[in-house]
Order: sequence, then structure tokens, then C-alpha cells
Amino acid sequence: MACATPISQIGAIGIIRISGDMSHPVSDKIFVPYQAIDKREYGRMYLGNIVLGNFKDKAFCVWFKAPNTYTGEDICEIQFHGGHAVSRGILRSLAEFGIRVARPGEFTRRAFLNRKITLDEAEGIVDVINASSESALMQASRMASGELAKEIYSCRDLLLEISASIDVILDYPEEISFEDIDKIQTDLVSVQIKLDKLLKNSSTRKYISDGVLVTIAGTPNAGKSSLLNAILKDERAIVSEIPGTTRDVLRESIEINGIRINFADTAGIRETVDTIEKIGVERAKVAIETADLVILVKDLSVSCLSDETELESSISSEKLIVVGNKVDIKKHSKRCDLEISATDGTGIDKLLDSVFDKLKLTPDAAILTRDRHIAAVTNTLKSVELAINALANETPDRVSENVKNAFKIITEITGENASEAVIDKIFSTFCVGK
Ligand SMILES: Nc1nc2c(ncn2[C@@H]2O[C@H](COP(=O)(O)OP(=O)(O)OP(=O)(O)O)[C@@H](O)[C@H]2O)c(=O)[nH]1
Ligand SMILES: [Mg+2]
Repeated sequence: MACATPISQIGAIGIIRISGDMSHPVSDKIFVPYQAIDKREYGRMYLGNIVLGNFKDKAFCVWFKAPNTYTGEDICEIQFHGGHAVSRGILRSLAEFGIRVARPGEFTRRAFLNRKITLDEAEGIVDVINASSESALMQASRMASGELAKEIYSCRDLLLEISASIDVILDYPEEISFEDIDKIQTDLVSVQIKLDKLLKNSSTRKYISDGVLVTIAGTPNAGKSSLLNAILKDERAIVSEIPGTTRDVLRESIEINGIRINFADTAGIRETVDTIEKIGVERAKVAIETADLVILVKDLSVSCLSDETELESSISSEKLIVVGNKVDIKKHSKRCDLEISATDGTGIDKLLDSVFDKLKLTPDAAILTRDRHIAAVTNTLKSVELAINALANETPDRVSENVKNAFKIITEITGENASEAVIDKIFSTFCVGK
């Protein structure tokens, strides 16, 4: 048993969940329905009283019958007026009837052991609970609902099929045909492509969970702070025609298409003798280095500056978007990816689209969000590649060995082949009551 709602906080309602064979009979000892029940209807809410010694209060009780429950066992849930005294009173009473408090994640662990969910689905459930942005929540719910498991199973099933075909070849070497080898080769390459795609899509996983760090950089007066304000649709940063206005790094984040984008507006980069501005320039350089993406703002109303050229060449083109700002008063053409006006809003939406394109952010793809999954898929892929190589250059034994190894590693993700230590580690991150 466990309190499914936070026990140390006062809430409108509290919920206690009991799982196992004892759950239904023991609930009858503390819950008295208003109307006598001839035959329990599962999944139906019954109104009645919680009776704990002299204490009595209105409550709801709902019973679920195994195996169609969260844990795969009989379950009873009691909903009562929130408050820790009531929760503790119920837990104490149940303990007197021999019901034990569940360990963190124990309900979900039972669900996994009773084959109600796979290990990655369990991980998805923790991630749903802990999700801090819409995109993290979407990914977690995909994993919790088995989308990742589906992809993994399709590779696993194909590996199993390949393994069976190779076993036939090993048993009847004299009957090997060119078509058999060709089919194995095609299937192995198909698994390789699937795994490769999963890994590629997953390169953005850090962005999904932690958000993206975008630094706005450029020479003084280019319009960096104006751009930040235009993106935020808020006069957040001081804007002035005096070059060197921004000194500190100004950080502000917004969610776009469900992904948290953390913008940093920085001091304009130039050679300066001003002590404070110098510190600002140094901080701007650090913000450029640590950024996932840099938006370099060029001023189209002035001719090209040496500081501008130097800055552009110091940033890796892989994480650089160059914008020409002040297109509304453009006097000079400069090399840039797109032209904008931070004051009248021209090109701002296109700029945000190119941020997504540049970072290859595809919030809709199924991705691997955990190191454990990345490691397993990477190692499976290695074994598949070894098998492809063995098929061309080595013996069928070696192909078989590598395919079997790939099969073993990939099933670690869904938990069929995960060690007790891995399982313990995953469930230790759950809260009590889940
Ligand atoms: N016409 C026009 N003026 C702009 C545009 N963007 C910025 N400005 C003006 O350019 C000047 C400098 O803008 P800021 O946003 O303060 O520039 P900055 O790059 O943050 O400057 P520092 O903080 O000094 O490095 C201000 O007078 C802005 O109003 C634009 O798109 N069009
Ligand atoms: Mg500024």
C-alpha cells in the first residue's frame, strides 16, 4: 500500500492505493459503503465512510480486478479528504491488518514483473512525472505508451528471424543458396538502417529534456537586444543608440513548439579600453562558446566592420546562423542566412524556424532519451555491423555469433534481458506510490 498523493502536503483529496490479494478484503475493514454491496463492480466508485476507530469521514472507494490493473494484481484505491493526519491514520490502520507500505516505484515494478509494461515504458512513466517542458512530456508519454518498445521489438523480431535463418544454414551447409544469403544481408541492413535512424534522431535528446542554449552575439549596436525583445515580444533588455549598452549576459527563456529555448543577449564584441565593457565582452565570448547555437547579428545600415568579420570566422559554422538586421534601413549587402528587422518584426518567424532546422529539432520523432538506451542501441548496431561484415568475409558461425549478441543487447532496453542491478536503479528513481 502507499499514498498516491503527496503525504506531507495538505490537499483537497488524498488517495491510498493497495495492491495484491489482500487489497479487497482489507479495504472492507476500513471502508463502509453507504449502500450494501451484493457483488463488487470493478472500476466503479462507491461512496461511503472511512471508519478508523472513533473517526469517520466521507470517502470514495474503487476496486480493480487482476489482471486488468496497473500492477496486474487486485487493486483497491480509497479517495478521502486530504490531510496528512487522515492519510497517516489510514496507513496505520492498514498496517495493523498486515498491509506493508510500498517501496518507491514498487507498483510499477510489479507491473513490469507481471509483464504489464516493458522496462522502457516504466522509464517513460518516471519521465512523464518529472517532465519540465511540453516536449519532454511528449517524449516521455511516447515512451510510456510503448512507442519506443514498438521500434525496438521490430528490430528484435527481425534479428530473431535472421538468427533462425543462419541456424538453418549452419545445420544444412550443403543447401545454402545465393537467395538465402541475399535475404539475410537485406534483413541485416534493414536493422542497421532502423538503429542508425533511432540514434540520429536521438542526438537532439539533450534539447528535448534541458532545452536549447541560443546566444545572440554581434558587434555593438547591431540590434541584439532589440532582437531578444522582438522574440520575447517584451521590452526585456535595454535598447539604445549608444554602442556598448549591454554589459551583462541577459538570459531569458521561452517555449517554442514545446521546446524550451534559453536565449542569452550579450555585450557587443569590440576592442575596448572600458574595464566594465571588457568584462562584458569576455562574458559574451564564454556565452558564444557554451551555446548550442549562435545567432550572429550584423547591422545592414553600416558597412562591414573588422570586428564583425573576425567574430564570424571564430564561430563554427555548424552552430551559426547569421542574420542581417535593420533591413528596413538597409544600406549595405552582407553575407547572411536571412535578413530581419528587429524593430518592425520582419523575418523573426523565419529566424525561429531556422533555429529548429539548424538544430535538427524534430519534436515528433521517437527518440532514445536515456544513456542506457543509447548505449544498448549503439552496441546492438556494432554487432549488426560485425554480422554484415562476417557475412561477406567470414564464416556463418561468426555471423550467427554477432546476430545473437545483437539480439541479447537490444532486449536489455525493454527489460527482457536487463540485469537486476539495472532494474533496481530504474525503480529507485520512482516516488513512493507509483
Ligand atoms: N531601424 C532599425 N533600427 C534598429 C533595428 N534593430 C535595432 N535598431 C536600433 O539600433 C540601436 C541599437 O539597438 P540595440 O538593440 O540596443 O543593439 P545592441 O546590439 O543590443 O547594442 P549593444 O548592447 O550596445 O551591443 C537602437 O537605437 C535600436 O532602436 C532595426 O531592425 N531597424
Ligand atoms: Mg544590447
